[in-house]
Amino acid sequence: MNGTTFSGNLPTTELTRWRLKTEDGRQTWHYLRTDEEVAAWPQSVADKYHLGLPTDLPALATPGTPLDAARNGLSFFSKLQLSEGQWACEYGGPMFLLPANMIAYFVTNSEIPEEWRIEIQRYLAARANPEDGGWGLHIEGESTVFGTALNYAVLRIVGMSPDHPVCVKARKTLHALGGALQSPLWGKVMLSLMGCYGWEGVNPIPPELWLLPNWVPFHPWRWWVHNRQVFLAMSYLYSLKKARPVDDITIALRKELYVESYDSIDFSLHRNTIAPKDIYHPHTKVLDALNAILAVWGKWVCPSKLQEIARDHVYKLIKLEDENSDYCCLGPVNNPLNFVARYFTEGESHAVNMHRETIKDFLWMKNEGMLANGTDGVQCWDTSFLIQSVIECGFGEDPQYRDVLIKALQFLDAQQIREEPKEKDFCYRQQRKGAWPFSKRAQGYTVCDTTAEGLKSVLLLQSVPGMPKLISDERLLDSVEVLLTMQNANGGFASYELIRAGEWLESLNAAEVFGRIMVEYPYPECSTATIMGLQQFIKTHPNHPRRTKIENVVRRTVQYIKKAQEQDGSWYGSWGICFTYATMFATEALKSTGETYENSATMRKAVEFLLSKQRDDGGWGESYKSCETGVYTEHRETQVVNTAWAVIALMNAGYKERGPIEKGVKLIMQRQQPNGEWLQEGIEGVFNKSCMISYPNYKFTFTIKALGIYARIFGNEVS
Ligand code: LAN
Repeated sequence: MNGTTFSGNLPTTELTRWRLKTEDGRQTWHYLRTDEEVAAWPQSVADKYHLGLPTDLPALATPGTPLDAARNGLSFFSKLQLSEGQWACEYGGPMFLLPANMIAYFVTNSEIPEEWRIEIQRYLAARANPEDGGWGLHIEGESTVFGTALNYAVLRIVGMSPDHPVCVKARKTLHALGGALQSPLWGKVMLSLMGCYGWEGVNPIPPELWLLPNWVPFHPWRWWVHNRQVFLAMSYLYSLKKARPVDDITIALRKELYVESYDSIDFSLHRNTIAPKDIYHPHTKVLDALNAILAVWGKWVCPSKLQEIARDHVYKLIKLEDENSDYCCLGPVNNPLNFVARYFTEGESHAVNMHRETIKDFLWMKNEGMLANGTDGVQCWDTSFLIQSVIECGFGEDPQYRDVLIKALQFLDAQQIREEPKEKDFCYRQQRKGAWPFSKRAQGYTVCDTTAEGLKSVLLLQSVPGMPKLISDERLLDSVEVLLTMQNANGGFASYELIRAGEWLESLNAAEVFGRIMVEYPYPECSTATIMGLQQFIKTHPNHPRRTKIENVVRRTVQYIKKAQEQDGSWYGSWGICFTYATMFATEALKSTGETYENSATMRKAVEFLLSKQRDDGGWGESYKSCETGVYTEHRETQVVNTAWAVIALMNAGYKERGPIEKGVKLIMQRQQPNGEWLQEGIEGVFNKSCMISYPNYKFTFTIKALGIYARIFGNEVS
């Protein structure tokens, strides 16, 4: 193939032929095969940067002040803005997403382009754990059966020989872990779809649950939306029990993935066989008992007519999820599962083709090869943060940033969700008209903090003199109304929806590898963002009739946040690593209602906590282990992103001692490169306690924000 060369013992494509395209927020990577195409579509700085190619951006004048450093950072980061006004980045980390997507391509007989095959092999080879050649739940995790069995299968699907050293090493580790029989539930399902595991060895995922009346306290409509949508598609597939027809490759995989001979395995005995290394959330006795009952129910009791009715009902919900998200779906697991569900039911169809396309929205190309992102991009989220950072620096009116900001505003204008989902109540959706999604409008899901950060950013920008007013008050109010529907009884805000059931449902958590996946929880991060958005609205619309309501909401939220403080003065972060992340948010919420180091014990405790974790070099560095264990754990190295969060938190708290804050700011400045960029350090984000995910743009947005706030509070100088 054009441009293919060899690097080490694996082929590689020519990185200079890759381009990131953006169309109405949809981001996809393209490989240009001919020289004419290459000439007609030059590689942008952003393309080069994301591919790890030299950007040749010049060294800038050495910054003497924090704001000089912020300007240098912006000079670099603004070159990464895409033509539609947003920022993109690798959003990898989880190691089960490429398998979910590639197995779907495989099962649906979709052609996997040659350039993907090459680059996926490279990525998985680069990301195999150096000691044992396996893969874990996420890129920094130890090898597990889930990670190793599935990624091994991907390598074989995309054409790697079983004799290749990468496969040999991974297989050895997989076998040492007990082989694919030890896979957790999601692994068992994916392997079953491929024809490499027996459906009878999968714990029950009954679609009949969807027929229960809505008042039933464990009805799936009450589950956290990610778990619910994955369960939806899985329950349909489980009920069909279909698999890809067996052929040479699956016969080979049946041999390679197992320690035992495949034909000798009685899968029905292995529903609960899971490698200890894989388990984060062990089964409860209740779950085991329920599984035993449901297994009998599914096999002997449930009338086939009822199964059919349940399947039809679930299929209707699957179709609505597809249509309400333009076939992107909520995320990178339910999209491929819906894809397979539709393929098994309809064969080749419009829907199947649409899924074949939208899988591309999740794929990302980088110097190490091709991976799957955690979402179809970070468009709205990171764009909002960039806007806020520029404003914090006081650069809103600076002509130098005008174009960048106008384009960012245009992006948020285009990506605001403008209508409710089709059959909203039937498919149990939260109100969304006026919301900003995490990624792009088509995906169509509100998250309270993505909406709030979008709202706040638009309000800030549209208040800058001379900035166009693209988003009307009516549309801003729509987003306020969405947020107002999302406060929970305890005052906190969750992620996508209201909390619909209690934590006790976690006793039915069957995913084994994740914690806190069954229901929504209130989060200090999401709660803070929400009230900051709402308060910004009141600042710009002081006489609005919603004022009293908003003030009440804010008061109750702050009470919740205070209650959520840990003994040591920190807050546990569920979406960023970890205590430094949430403490930055929580202190911002408290500050917004007038609490300071001087007048609030809560703030003083927060400051004590932060200061106790500052390192000798002036920075902070938190390991992802904090998220897993709930105990602050030091990273090997000081992290520029944790440092920015901690410094912002101290300034939120109104801590007046310049010393420690200045030391943090100086570390941020020292780590900046001559061209204005910061280099990638440890992974920044997390979900479900156990799975890490990268937020590479945080090293720009939060550092710049920290520099800006510092200059405003302490003056634009460091000693
Ligand atoms: C995200 C990414 C963004 C994140 C924030 C907005 C930062 C957060 O404050 C609220 C929750 C949210 C929207 C979030 C939820 C879970 C996601 C979608 C992810 C961490 C990105 C990937 C993850 C998703 C669940 C991955 C697929 C895995 C499953 C268990 C289905």
